Amino acid sequence: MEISNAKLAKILRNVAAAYTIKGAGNIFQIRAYENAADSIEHSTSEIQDLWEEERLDEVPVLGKGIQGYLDELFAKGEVKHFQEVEKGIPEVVFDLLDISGIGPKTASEIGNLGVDSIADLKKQIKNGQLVEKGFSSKIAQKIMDGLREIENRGSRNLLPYAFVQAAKIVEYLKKNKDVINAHPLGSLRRMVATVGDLDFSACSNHPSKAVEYFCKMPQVARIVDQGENKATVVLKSGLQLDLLVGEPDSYGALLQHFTGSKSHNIKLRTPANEKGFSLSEYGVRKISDKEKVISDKLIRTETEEEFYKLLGMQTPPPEIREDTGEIEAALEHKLPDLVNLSDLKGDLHLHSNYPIKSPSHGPGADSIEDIVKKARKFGYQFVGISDHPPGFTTTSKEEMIDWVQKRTKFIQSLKKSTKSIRVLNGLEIDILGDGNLSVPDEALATLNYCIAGIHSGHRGSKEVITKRLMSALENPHVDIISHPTNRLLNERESSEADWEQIFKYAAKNNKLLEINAFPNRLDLRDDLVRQAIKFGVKFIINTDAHEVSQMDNMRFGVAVARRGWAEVKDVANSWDWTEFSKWFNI
Ligand code: DGT
Ligand code: CA
Ligand code: CA
Repeated sequence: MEISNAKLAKILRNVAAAYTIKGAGNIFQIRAYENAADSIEHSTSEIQDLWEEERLDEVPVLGKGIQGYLDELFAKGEVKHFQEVEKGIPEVVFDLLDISGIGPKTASEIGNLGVDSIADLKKQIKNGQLVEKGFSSKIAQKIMDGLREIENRGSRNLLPYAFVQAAKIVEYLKKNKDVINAHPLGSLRRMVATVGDLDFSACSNHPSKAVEYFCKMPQVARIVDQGENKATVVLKSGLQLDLLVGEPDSYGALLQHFTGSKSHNIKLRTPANEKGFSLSEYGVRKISDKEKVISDKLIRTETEEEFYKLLGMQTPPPEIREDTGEIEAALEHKLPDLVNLSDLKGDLHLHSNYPIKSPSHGPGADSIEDIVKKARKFGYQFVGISDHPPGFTTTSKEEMIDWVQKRTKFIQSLKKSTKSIRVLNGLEIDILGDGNLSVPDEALATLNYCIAGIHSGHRGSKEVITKRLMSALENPHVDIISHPTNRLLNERESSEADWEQIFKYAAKNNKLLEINAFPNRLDLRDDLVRQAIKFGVKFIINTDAHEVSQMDNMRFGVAVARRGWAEVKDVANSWDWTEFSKWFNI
């Protein structure tokens, strides 16, 4: 039986919910299941593959107990313990948990009100039955919104997951003697936040042999289509792959065509036709007029650079090939010099396991020392620790100040032993419902920097969200707004806000907007980055890592910045320490 990561995460979440509903198990057990589900969902490898290779212990935050249950699940298809924990809870309760905003308690309440399916729930909300039975009308409305979101939700793959799968496939392709070269293309090469199917090209003198080899890949579940020079297959994990094979003398044209985007390719036909060329995945041909192909001979474009040069233009970086002005800029030889991963000199949004009594949100898994070690490995010049502070409602002002002071002392003590890299002392604090911050100013004043973000009430109106963001920006201690739109890919839409007002204020007052590189965030979005740059906004690309391995996600944040046409001048953590520290007044 094949169990995808998404399905596995759902199985574990169900167990956590069952514990909660029954009041069995303690908070640590429940958290362990939820954390394991999070980790699996964000894993770039198929957990079942890892299990087959006896590498389950490499999955972060997966305890021995849960590893044992997964072993049972993959081997037998079921887990006795899970069945016992879930016994007596109707199936519909677990389905309800997929609706954003519905937790175990509400799901169980709905189950007890005689709702027996999601369809039935919709019906009972629409005809008012559920509210008549005493259910909150406000929550019923929230559920309807959540249901609509599920219906609109596509099943696209998160970029980092697609990225890792694609690397493995390219590696497989390159092993074949008939394959001279292979590349991942399509939306993946353009680094779009979510990827539909995965596209590949192969360069070969024997296309049909390369196609045959591709279709024989061990993970293939089904061959949808197999031709002389192309194929479409579906893998056991559900991923769909397209392959196009081209011969060496026209491989550049193939790379270009299959990278897309479709709208970029369509727009490109105009300058091509003006120069008397016709474009296709097979190459470039000379035409006498706009319709008729006079020569059947391909014009050699072995590389993409030769292809674009033939059209009299620069080669646009794949990330910006979306027909949003890049063709015009390339024709004028005025493409931007986009920021690169190698320009990055630090990461300021990192969560550690620094001791905390009642954290407001999930703490990190690794120590500050380990984070610093990893940052040094990247060759960073600076690194910032931005833990969540203690819970606002359960901590007095004095306790909060005391905790911040102790942590500051600890980080200062570390600085002495970490000479080659600057360790900065920050926090990621909540922007509360009324726009106030979850940590008093006295405590914020002692930090090197402060990140503020919205962590609840994302569905607020445009006015409310704008007001909350603005009031955080207006606090002199706040330097950065984290994940500004609060979208969660495949799960939650971006909050609405008056971005123009926010961009103007941020640009004028030297506030940075974060480009959060966490796989299901990639927030600020690429289109808003592009817009913000026009207002003079500066950004910081952060990973928001909750364990050191997630610090590797920086490249995906850089991809968002590049898709937004950002250059070094726009990204604060690509500046040298001198310039960076001046901005932060450190
Ligand atoms: P996706 O798969 O939804 O994430 O997005 P893409 O961009 O990977 O789209 P896909 O897989 O349908 O096609 C891959 C590339 O092939 C696309 O970016 C451009 C090229 N392409 C596909 N269909 C057409 C077309 O009808 N006309 C042209 N000119 N190019 C196309
Ligand atoms: Ca694709
Ligand atoms: Ca495709």
